Amino acid sequence: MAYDDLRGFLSALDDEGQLLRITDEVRPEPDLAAAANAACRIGDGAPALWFDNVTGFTDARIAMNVHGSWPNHALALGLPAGTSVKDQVEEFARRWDMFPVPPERREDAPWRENTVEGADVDLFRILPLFRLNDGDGGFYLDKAAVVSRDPRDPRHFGKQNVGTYRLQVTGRDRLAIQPVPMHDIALHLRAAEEHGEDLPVAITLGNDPVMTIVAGMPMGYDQSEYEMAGALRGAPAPLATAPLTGLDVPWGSEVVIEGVIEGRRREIEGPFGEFTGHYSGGRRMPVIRVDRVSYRTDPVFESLYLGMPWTEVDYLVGPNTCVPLLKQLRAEFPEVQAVNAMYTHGLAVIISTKKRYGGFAKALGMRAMTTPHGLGYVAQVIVVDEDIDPFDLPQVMWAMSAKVNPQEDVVIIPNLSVVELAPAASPAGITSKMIIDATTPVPPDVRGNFSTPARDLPETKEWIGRLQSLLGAR
Ligand SMILES: Cc1cc2nc3c(=O)[nH]c(=O)nc-3n(C[C@H](O)[C@H](O)[C@H](O)COP(=O)(O)O)c2cc1C
Ligand SMILES: [Mn+2]
Repeated sequence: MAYDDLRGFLSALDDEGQLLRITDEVRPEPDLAAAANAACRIGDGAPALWFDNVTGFTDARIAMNVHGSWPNHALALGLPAGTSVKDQVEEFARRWDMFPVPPERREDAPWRENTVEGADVDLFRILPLFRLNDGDGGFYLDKAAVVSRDPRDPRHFGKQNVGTYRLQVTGRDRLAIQPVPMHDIALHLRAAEEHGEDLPVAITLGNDPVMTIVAGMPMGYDQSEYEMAGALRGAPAPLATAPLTGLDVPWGSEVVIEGVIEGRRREIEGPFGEFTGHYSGGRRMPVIRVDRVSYRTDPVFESLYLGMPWTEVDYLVGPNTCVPLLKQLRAEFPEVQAVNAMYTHGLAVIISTKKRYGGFAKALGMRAMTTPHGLGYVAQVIVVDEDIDPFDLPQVMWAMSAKVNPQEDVVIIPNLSVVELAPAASPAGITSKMIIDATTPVPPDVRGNFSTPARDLPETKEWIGRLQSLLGAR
């Protein structure tokens, strides 16, 4: 089932019992964020939250925690709500192989219903803004897709980028944006600024659930997020042309904000509670002038709570970070079995692999650090044998405890790049990185005493079945 817009997905969540409507009047602060924060703390099957009775707003419709549980993430991919995490990651990887699926052009985008331009633009009138964490420096759009083109190659569809980058609303028609230097929009902005130009952008809010997943997905620079959305949806992504900038934007978005990142200009942005479980401070960031806003009548405002993990963002970027790393590593090393990059957007990663020869696992760890995502993340890599499921943390901890000889199996590389937000980096943006080789040494690496592993008994499989049917018959 492919959803063409957020509304269609919200009604599907409703049908599945995965949307909770809060009908009592609530305060914009701190209730909206606290409720979304609480949704991440009540266990595994948390619903999306819907608010339409918020003090001080006449017409607000707010959706939060839309991707904030494994059932919701499964439903976003059109899978049954009960699909296990492992099966969701595997299905995600299988659909990746359909890439690229060309998009479909549609007219009459619903966001054409209302338009404001120039001096009439007032984001505060259109969006029911509220703060998330109590130390945040302002109002944020933290679940938008930002579209931009490569100014050096503007007609290249694949180099047109769709990414989620936090946006602080700093005025009626002004935003600040945080482009991490490793991310694609930072390359676009750098190219524009080298020519003394502004960078046109379209910011789409309230997107269909797969569009949100691909916007936070670390693919290759010239790979189109729209063509990946088509692969993941199993149907072409419906696109329309943004009227002012001509950028390709999702047909079904609730709101489309167009303008430019002003070249060579920086202003203080932040602080903001981040996915690392820490605030970023206030820092000088690029700024956006908004020239036109198009929006559906009665737009749904979608926001995401993040802070101390796990929160919605961890579900949202879990599979979409594992699978690109798996595919990028496997392209050169078919021995790789599975990748778990679900911790803090892949600052720590667990890889299971067959070994080609002694030393192979350490080489693989270094390669993970040089994938597109690895340049800004992948600060710790644990490599385990092919028979360890990297999503099964007790198994991983067994490998760590039984297979690692720290002096020889822990490799530390100093002064590598990482996102500035990584709290342990020093200075910000620079970190050492570590590989823990928790695989069994293979020749010519002959260290340790691993020649006589204890294995499950051959009859155990049969007994699992017997025990299960006996338990079932009770
Ligand atoms: C909710 C959310 C907020 C994010 N905020 C930022 C941000 O402020 N800056 C940034 O560079 N990346 C941010 N990201 C991460 C990027 O979207 C993600 O790493 C993506 O893969 C980058 O894609 P790109 O390589 O196309 O730029 C955020 C992701 C999510 C899901
Ligand atoms: Mn990209």
